[in-house]
Amino acid sequence: MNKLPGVCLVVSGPGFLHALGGMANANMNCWPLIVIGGSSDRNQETMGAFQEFPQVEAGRLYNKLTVRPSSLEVIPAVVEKAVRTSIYGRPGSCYIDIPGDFVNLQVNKSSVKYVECCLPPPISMAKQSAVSEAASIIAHSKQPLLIIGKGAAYSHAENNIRKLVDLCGLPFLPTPMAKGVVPDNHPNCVAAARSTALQYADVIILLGARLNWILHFGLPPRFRQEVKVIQIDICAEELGNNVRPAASLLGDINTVTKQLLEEFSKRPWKYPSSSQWWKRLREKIMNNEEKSKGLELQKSLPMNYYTVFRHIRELIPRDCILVSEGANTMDIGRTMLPNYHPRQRLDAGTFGTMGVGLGFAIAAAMVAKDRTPEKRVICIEGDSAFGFSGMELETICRYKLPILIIVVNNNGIYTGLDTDAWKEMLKFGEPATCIPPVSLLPNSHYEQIMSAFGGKGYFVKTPEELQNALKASLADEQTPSLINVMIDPRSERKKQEFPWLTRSNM
Ligand SMILES: Cc1ncc(C[n+]2csc(CCOP(=O)(O)OP(=O)(O)O)c2C)c(N)n1
Ligand SMILES: [Mg+2]
Repeated sequence: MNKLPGVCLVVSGPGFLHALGGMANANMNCWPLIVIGGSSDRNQETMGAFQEFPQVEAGRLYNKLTVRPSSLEVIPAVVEKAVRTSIYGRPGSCYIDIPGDFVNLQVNKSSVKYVECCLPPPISMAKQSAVSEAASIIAHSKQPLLIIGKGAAYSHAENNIRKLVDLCGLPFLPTPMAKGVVPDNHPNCVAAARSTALQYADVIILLGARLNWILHFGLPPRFRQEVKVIQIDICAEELGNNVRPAASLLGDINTVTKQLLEEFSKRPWKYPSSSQWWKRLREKIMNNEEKSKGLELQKSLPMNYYTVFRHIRELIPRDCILVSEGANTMDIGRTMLPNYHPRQRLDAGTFGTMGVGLGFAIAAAMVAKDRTPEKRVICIEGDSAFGFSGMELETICRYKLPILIIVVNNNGIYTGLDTDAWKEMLKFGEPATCIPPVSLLPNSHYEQIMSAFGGKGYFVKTPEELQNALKASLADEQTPSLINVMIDPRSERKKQEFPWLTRSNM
């Protein structure tokens, strides 16, 4: 499998500044990226050159490597180093700064130092003693839990992780972008009992997942004080972050999983499915699923989030690539829409960045077009999230990418106002001072932006309209479409067990 960075070219000053968000987003998510930025001529530095900005200094905070080649001759060596840095160890973003005057400079070809592209990333393995120790801790666990992170997806560890889950009978939980590494409908998936699984597990095996905010730092009250963490990561510095691990396994996730499998083939062990822990998890799963069912089946109009996602789930292909962003839209969508394949879910990620959705959808559709044209890209956006980069609809139409965008429109961020409440608010004065900043214009016709560029737009309010729009969009494999689904602006997530930690249940 080829691990290559994405490459992005930007203009100087504001172009570079706008790209910083993308660099930070890639870096936080541990994705390999090379950004090449133009910058003002070196002999105009400090003079107030066109779009002059301290780009190299600014790049440092957001990248694994930031570099300006000292001469034309060393550009190949610098590019090789940037590519290598972006894919070796924990992947990340690298920035190469090219001053404007380099563009017209000439050098003798013979003086250029050509460098071959780096070798593929070396595959690291954990120390055998750490593998045995981990296996022994797992075998003595009473309430084990395997957490699969997106590092596992990146390392293409799906086959070995699935074998480990089946061989050892372990309950598992994927982090948002690890959904599908083992399919969400695997009987050992305990995503629907997430809080219980985290809170009561006595041994947690972290496979390429960080104990950051998404996993509540691995700390009480969301975890047991005495939980034993077996941490498996490609990045040595990550080991021991926030919680001191009971065992640290440094290495490539796929390889270390294989090492664990070999260890368990020497000393077979399977966690009994008749255990109290499984009983408790299964009861919780049933309970939570019943609660969602109740909401999914509500018949009242406007629809709530759960009804909308139920119809989407019933009609979209199982192998589609799902892109998602928003607050409630993303959080509820994650629990309602199963993933059956690895690396087919992209969302706001570790950095929680709004505005990434359409760009991700375009990138995914370009890759799908070449490699898996049968896979559709479906991008599910909150109305606010859509607003961050909605104009990318033009790119989607220009490139003729048959992406289906669904805007779950509640007139705002988390919740919004309906037309009556909006009018009431306006009685108090100017919209800029009276309307809460988290409310957006009620009933905005986002689908018209899609039609403006030649794609198909649907404005839907009822389950039947939604079903028809979904069927028509999916049947058309040539044209981009946008379904703007109006939902109840007061619709919310079902009650959480930790209501004081609302944004943390990802
Ligand atoms: C770049 C950026 N700006 C602002 C935010 C803060 N933020 C988090 S979610 C969100 C939008 C949520 O609203 P919407 O997309 O409509 O989803 P909903 O909850 O209404 O379903 C915003 C603005 C962010 N995460 N990223
Ligand atoms: Mg919204």
